[in-house]
Amino acid sequence: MSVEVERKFLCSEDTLKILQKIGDCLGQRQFHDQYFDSPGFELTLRDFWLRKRKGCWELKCPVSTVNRTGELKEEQSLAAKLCTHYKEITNLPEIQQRVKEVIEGPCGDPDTETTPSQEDELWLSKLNLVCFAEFTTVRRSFTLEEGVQIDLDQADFGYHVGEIEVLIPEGGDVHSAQEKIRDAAQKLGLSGDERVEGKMNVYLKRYHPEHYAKLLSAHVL
Ligand code: V4E
Repeated sequence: MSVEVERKFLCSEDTLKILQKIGDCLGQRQFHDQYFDSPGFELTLRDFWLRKRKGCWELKCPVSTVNRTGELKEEQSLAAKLCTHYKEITNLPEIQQRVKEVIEGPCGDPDTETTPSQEDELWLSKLNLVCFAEFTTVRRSFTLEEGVQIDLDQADFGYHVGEIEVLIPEGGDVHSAQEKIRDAAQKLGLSGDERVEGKMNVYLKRYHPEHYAKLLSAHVL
């Protein structure tokens, strides 16, 4: 399991020129994403994001912001404020177990037990999960230095966004990943000090404003 630390940015012509000059191009690919939740949004309102991309399942889970002494961290550096970090689960039985716990609680209904061999449609319908968002992205990827990836995304609903991403193992040093991202942003000449919206923010605001409003009220977006 890994933790994805990332910062989104709006890519200007100038940023693209710098990236093409100092980055190594990893190529371009296209993928279609489908996101799933219950009709009451029990996953996304808790900041869990269940996705199918190119036939593979992925669950992005929030990482606790409680520190080792059990206190909530109140002070955040600018580097931290501009970044998000999520734990990524890609193993289907683990995803099914985690989703079931989030929706039903730890002592959920044994009737909804899932097994790895079940067809997609069966475990989804047993947990009452439906697709609430789907879109296609064309992504150009670059590396700036070992472990720092830059993705330039163009979604089919007309939104362009860049992201600087560092993957660390679970329990790894989030702070140093955020510092690497800050250094990469400086190299790219990014000066903004506000978080930039991701594809999902823009998609939901445009196509599902009620869902979007609920996520805003729950401070998820
Ligand atoms: C975590 C999350 C969502 C799931 C999609 O995450 P994102 O990284 O935006 O998508 P993508 O296509 O870049 O995935 P990758 O290829 O990197 O795995 S949708 C909303 N969130 C939460 C969230 C947030 N609160 N704020 C920001 C700026 N982004 C995402």
